[in-house]
Amino acid sequence: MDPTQRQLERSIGNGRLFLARGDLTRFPAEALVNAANSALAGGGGVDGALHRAGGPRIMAECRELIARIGRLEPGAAVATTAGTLPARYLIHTVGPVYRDGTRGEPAVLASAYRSSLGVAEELGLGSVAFPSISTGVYGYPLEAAAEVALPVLLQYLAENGRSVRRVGLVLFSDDAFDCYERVLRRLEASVEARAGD
Ligand code: AR6
Repeated sequence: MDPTQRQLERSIGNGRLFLARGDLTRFPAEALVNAANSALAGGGGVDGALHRAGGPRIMAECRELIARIGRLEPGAAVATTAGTLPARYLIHTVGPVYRDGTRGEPAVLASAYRSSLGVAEELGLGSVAFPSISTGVYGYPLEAAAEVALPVLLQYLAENGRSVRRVGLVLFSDDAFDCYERVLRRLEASVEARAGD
């Protein structure tokens, strides 16, 4: 489907936050983020889709990286080129495997988003599109994941002097889009309520 069919945007500071319903492999941004595993070995979900769409060059770069760094810890991020994807870079990050939410999962998930933005910043990129990290194979409940992801992105955009001006999530299902939209509206309402105090 057209990746821009359902899209919502907000101005935050000097930048824009977006939520889009669609396929990340077809989404135009300077960097796409991959929900990878620590071995950067490829897999199912969005990782498999990005490698299939981007071609074998990406996996060759992943192997070189792993030969150098051993493994990518959960919460960390590294970049490769994006092969034939509609982006300049693919930023690989590893979210937490969700167990019960009390094993540090929120902090690792927040770190995956923050580290990816840090890598984009180092590369001087202007736009980054994320999938909903950890909410597939890794089992993170969608709403709880949105409650971690969105504040990280909102806070990043609210900080001055950042290179990434356009950041958001490409959600693969209507349910995921609805869930992130609901959480975003709730966060906005609570900010407004605090401002009115
Ligand atoms: N575009 C956007 N989102 C997608 C797409 C797509 N083309 N395909 C799936 N999603 P997952 P994880 C959504 O499982 O939970 C891999 O095997 C999907 O609906 O891709 O972080 C890796 O190698 C879900 O909401 O990533 C790791 O081993 C979200 O992407 C492991 O899975 C994330 O689901 C990582 O698991």
